[in-house]
Amino acid sequence: NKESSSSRGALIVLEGLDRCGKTSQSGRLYKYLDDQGHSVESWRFPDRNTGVGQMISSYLANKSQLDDHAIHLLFSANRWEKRSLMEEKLKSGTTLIVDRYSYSGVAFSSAKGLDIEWCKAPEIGLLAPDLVVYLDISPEKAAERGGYGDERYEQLEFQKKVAGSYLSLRDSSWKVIDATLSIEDVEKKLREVVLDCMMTCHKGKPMSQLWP
Ligand code: 2DT
Repeated sequence: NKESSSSRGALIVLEGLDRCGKTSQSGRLYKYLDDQGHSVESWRFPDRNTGVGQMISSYLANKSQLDDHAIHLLFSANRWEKRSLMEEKLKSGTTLIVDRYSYSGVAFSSAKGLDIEWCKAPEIGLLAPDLVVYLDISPEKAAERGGYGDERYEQLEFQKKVAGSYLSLRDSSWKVIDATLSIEDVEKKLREVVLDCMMTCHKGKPMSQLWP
């Protein structure tokens, strides 16, 4: 049928500690792909524009308190409320560059001490990324970059725990890029893995769901 014969977009996820350069790299990647004429959008989680996103935003700004399990489920709900749109975009051929996804959800909540399997459960059935890129930087180096804001989680001790959680989530399919390289070198490596992934999706790699 028409849907399976036309090519789909790729779901590309960028993960990493705060200050690893994720947000600037996703912006640069977006611009590059867009300039090349690809159909591409730049997304991020949490998406603070939805009702759930506003609750998350207020929690992160320390303007509200929530039980660790409750906020975990809100982060997950925030992805669920975008799931159908995400699927629609991918099927219609748009590549999505997503700044944080379920891995942030699991890494940050399990860093607080929540059980990792419990953390993964609400993510089951969300779309699985075609590519996860981890921008690798030590918590100490990230902290040296400065610019931690006043949001919850933006502290060295906590980031160390998050780094540990990411390490246990990582699998061999992740592309790990040294985030301490120059902006241009990181960008170059990122483009390579992303273009390669877009090609496999274009050639008909099926979409799948978490957790594969
Ligand atoms: P930004 O600084 O990237 O806006 O992220 N977080 C994020 C979670 O705890 N769970 C999640 O599911 C997601 C997507 C990471 C805001 C903070 O929210 C954390 C940093």
